[in-house]
Amino acid sequence: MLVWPRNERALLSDRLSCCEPLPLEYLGGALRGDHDVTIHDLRIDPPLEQYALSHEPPDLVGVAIPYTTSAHVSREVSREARRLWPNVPIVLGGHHPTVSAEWLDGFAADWVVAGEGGAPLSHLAAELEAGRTPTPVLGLAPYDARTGLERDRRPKPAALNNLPMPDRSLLAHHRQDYFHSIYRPVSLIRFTAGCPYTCKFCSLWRMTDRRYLVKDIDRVLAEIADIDGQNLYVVDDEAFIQPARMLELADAIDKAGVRKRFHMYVRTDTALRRPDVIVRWAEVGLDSVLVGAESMTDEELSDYRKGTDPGQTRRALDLFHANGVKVRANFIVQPNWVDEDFARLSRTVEELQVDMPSFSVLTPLPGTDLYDESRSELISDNPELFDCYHTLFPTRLPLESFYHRLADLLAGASARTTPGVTSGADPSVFYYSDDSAFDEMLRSLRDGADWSRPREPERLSSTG
Ligand code: B12
Ligand code: SF4
Repeated sequence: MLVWPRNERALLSDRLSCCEPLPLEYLGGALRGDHDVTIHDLRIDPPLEQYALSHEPPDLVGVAIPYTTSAHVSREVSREARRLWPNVPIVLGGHHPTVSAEWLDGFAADWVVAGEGGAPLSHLAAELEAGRTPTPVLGLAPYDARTGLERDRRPKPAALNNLPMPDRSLLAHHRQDYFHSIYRPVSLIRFTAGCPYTCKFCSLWRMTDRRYLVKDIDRVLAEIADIDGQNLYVVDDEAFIQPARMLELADAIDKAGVRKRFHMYVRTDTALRRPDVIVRWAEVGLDSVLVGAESMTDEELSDYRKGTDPGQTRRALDLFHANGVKVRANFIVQPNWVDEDFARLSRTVEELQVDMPSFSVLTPLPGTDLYDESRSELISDNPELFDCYHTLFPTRLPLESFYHRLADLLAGASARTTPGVTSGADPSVFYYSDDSAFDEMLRSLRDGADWSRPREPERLSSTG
């Protein structure tokens, strides 16, 4: 049984975005044929206690820790699984344990997986089934000795083509429940992994040592064909790095008669370098892009090692809009901002006509250069704060004022009447389409100062 946690305190709540747990479908694909797999999505499925009343205990429980911010909720899930099924082995895995050994204390667990989980999990399941004590392999360590998972030993997704297809049948019964922003229902799909750029706040390039890994066109088409729905959220770190391949893929999609709506991540400079690729993708279904605009000042962009400039952001937005492609642009809010900085960003969003603006507080996510250089300056050890809506750095404004300005920024952006190409017929603005959930998010944001006082002081694991 593979369990995806539910985080009731998440600001980006399940009512604002709830996507299929693609990582678990990949694991299901790796185990397919050899083991019976159940994915239990606690955002939709009943609590484990209720499930246990009418089901036999599983032989192995896998608990996902998808984000640093889910460390606490995943820890509770592991403890609940141990309480219900005391003799069943438990394995942890996900993005958080892949990039960090911190905040992993106190789980009820026997094994930890870091990196691509298919191979280590298959090994673990086979050994347990054969009644042997599993030996640690690359990416798999006993929970009590998780120091074995240092960064250089974590398996990288070396060859995406060799990964088994995700087993989407495992969540067929929830297909209509998953949505993201204006895409409802939505399916997640991955064409590539990794990124050759080196943004200071990003962990993704470090996970593949800056290598860019691609799936063959045929494999991508096979994965698309496996999906019934119309809306595809492509979770590549940067989908358009190889323009010739992307043109080939667009042609193949066209030739195969595939008619889908794609939401994809792209850098502004990548798009501008080959506008023809964007034009072609708009023809075959590119509906919206997510661009990391981050800032409209050269100074901040250079601090982030983003490698783009504000002029590129403007020109790229024009390119997308000219081709009817909606833009979700993310901007970084700096903890040291004062009122004028927030006002400046509000004006920028208005002026650029960003269809779906989003804002992240500069967050030192584990596994980033920013984290490594600022670890000792952080104002809290609470993993919940690593959600890009809270500050871990000291603010120049009083904390309360900082969070109020941030909430005002979101509220103002969502209240705009003429956002980019979505104006008129389709006024939905990113994930703010559920008004009451959005209001709740704003209320929690205004309470942000409370969050920054650690609720559960805890020592960091010495293995970090
Ligand atoms: C899609 C996505 C989302 C989607 C939804 C994801 C979902 N399914 O619910 C949305 C938009 C909702 C989202 C939200 C957030 N996200 Co997000 N998201 C992603 C993204 C782009 C892709 C995730 C994915 O599907 N990857 C593909 C799969 C196949 O890869 P994988 O996770 O590596 O899985 C493998 C291994 O980890 C392992 N594994 C995974 N789980 C398990 C479990 C077990 C038991 C085992 C053994 C192994 C195992 O095996 C898997 C298969 O090989 C990633 C970036 C990335 N490249 O991963 C960011 C990412 C995960 N998100 C991130 C963040 C910060 C967030 C937010 C906290 C912030 C925000 N404001 O957006 C929120 C949290 C929301 C919440 N409610 O808690 C960060 C996490 C960093 C961190 N240290 O926490 C990432 C890495 C992006 C980044 N900027 O660095 N996200
Ligand atoms: S933020 Fe985007 S462009 Fe920068 S390193 Fe990460 S994936 Fe690459």
